[in-house]
Amino acid sequence: MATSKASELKDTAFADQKVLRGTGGETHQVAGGDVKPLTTQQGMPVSDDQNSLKAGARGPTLLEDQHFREKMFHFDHERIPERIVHARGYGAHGFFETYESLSDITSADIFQRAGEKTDAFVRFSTVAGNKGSADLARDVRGFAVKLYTKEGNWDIVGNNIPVFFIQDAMKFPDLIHAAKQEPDRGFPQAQTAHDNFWDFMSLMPEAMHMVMWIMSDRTIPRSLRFMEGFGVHTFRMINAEGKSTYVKFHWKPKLGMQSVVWNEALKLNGADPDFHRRDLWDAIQMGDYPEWELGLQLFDDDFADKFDFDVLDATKLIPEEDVPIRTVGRLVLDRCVDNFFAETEQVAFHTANIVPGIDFTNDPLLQGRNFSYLDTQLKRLGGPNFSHLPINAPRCPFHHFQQDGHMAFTNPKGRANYEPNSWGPEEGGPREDPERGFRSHPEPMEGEKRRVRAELFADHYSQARQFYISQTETEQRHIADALIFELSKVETPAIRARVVSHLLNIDEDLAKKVAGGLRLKEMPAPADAAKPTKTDLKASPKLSILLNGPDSFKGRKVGCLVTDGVDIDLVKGLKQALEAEGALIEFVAPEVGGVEASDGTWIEAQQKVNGGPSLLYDAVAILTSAEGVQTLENEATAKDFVSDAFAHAKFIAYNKPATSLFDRAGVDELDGGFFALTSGSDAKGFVEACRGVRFWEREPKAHAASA
Ligand code: HDD
Repeated sequence: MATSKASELKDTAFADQKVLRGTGGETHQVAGGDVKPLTTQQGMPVSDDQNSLKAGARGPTLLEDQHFREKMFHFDHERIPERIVHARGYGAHGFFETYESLSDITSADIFQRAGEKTDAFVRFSTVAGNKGSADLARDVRGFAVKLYTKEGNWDIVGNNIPVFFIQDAMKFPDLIHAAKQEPDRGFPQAQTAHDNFWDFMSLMPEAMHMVMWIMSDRTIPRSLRFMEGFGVHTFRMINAEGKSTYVKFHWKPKLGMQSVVWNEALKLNGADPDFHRRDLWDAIQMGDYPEWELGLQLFDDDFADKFDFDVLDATKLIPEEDVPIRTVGRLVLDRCVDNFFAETEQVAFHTANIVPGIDFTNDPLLQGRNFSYLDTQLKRLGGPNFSHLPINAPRCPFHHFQQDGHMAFTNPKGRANYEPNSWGPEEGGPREDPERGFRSHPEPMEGEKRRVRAELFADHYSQARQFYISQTETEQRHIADALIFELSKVETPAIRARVVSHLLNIDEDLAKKVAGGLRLKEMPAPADAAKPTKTDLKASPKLSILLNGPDSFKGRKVGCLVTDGVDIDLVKGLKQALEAEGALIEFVAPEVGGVEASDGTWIEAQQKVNGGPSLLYDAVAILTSAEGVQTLENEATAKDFVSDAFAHAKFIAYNKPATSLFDRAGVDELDGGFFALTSGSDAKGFVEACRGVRFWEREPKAHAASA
């Protein structure tokens, strides 16, 4: 029975601005400052946000509770459809700065003056996984850049890989269906290691070049800051005289490239599913602003005609050794978003957002994309006015006659909403600008209306081979391992064999390694090839990550496992050497509160050992004491800290007491990747070695079951 004792019905009068109300109706003083009154969306002040309106303290909730209904209604509608691809992403603001004027090549306003800064927003993403998937999925990374130029928004909607799976947009829905979770079972999430994906790949020879890239460490970057970006397609730059130059866009990370190893990626997805977004957030918050340089590959029609492939084919790249890159500016990310949903989630990129001086080519993938992006935003953002959202709105003046629709909140004033009109210059609204307005390059066209592929698109293996032979031995081993891993998850033996039949057209040795790693009973015949593989293409060292790694350890992080009694000089020496390099140190301890060093100094920890595995770091140090090491020896996660760092070929600094932990962790050979620290000054040598990022010689010994 409902009670209505006066004592149970607490006072719900509107709270004072400096007072908060607890769940029982009690009030709390808020420390310092004015507190804004809580209101409904309509601005009505709210007296009680803890309890719904009831008929008696134990009675039913009343429909009349307008505050509850408004709050719940809004919550129920908080989600919008996630992107069909690139659902998981992370964005940041920054600027693009030109190094020189490119007025001889393009009339694009952004490239007219050296030193010009333009606001930018960048969103990085994974392609296949849902919004809540883990950052270290083996996947292509999206690299979408919005440049708020003075003549409109220019989006370069690229990836961290310079080629694509398919040549014609017609196949995009098939590609994505095959890559995402299988439709009957709803898994696997965020991974290509399943039958549907490899079935499709094995039936699409044009994907083989991209297959080499996605099986390389490009798809498991260590940080979004350490990866390249590419516009992929061939675009045009048009100068004031109307002359067209072909262009390919490249973003080169200032800190060099770096990836993790696959076993590390698998474990990182559990240890920190937000590894990449946390890294970007932390770097920007610390003022260590990520930076890329914009490089252009520029060439004309005559040059394009000399290639053995079509520059309109997005499955091909132009080696930098053939057309060197001209570095024309830098992109700096210096501000995190204020609100993830408003900015990162609602940002809408579109390949067709270009500006005067830039133009498309007839790449059939690009042409299809130019339809898809606008279309998808309509569904995702709920109406045609998403360009009114601050993140999408141009930062230059804009005037047009488009009006109304859902949620239009920048609305023109006045009478004229059509053109031509006779209302005069003041009231008649905007007019075309034949001088500065965008003009398409008047490329001559002729041809029969047909569903065809151009003849020059037919070579599917030569550049796949070129990519493979451009890799270091370590990287080639990783490609073979990745293929074996992925195909081991494929349940249908015929699909495994069909993939190997393509590898035979790329590199026989690779095919043999993969066939051996899968224990195929017999080697399949090479896949039918429309064009034979060219075996005379030269290696392109620029395609390797390891040959284009960092030249310092800047921006990297060392995890230092410490215990009570640690020699403070070693800790200080290591910290100083890392800071001098522009690198970071994080302390990992048995308890997060920290440890007491030999001289009584308190060292605060950033991680407790069971939540701070060595996976989180580029290199590690184990600095302990004769007593302290006993705690570590009996802690499984401390042993994992060592054995994982060892297996992932990391550089390891240590002091003498740590060696008993190494024994317990099964690490019996202290190879050239280990650095004994006996005094603070020893740390310098360790940090210098870390510039090499990993001690790769160790890797084959630590992974006997790999290819
Ligand atoms: Fe796409 C999103 C990059 C081919 C259709 N794409 C999307 C994003 C990136 C790319 C980075 C995420 C943008 C963001 O952060 O919001 N896409 C590429 C690249 C491609 C490519 C580099 C090949 C060179 N895409 C491609 C094709 C089609 C699409 C061929 C369809 C014909 N892409 C879309 C889309 C998405 C998208 C469905 C989903 C969400 C969105 O657009 O805004 O329209």
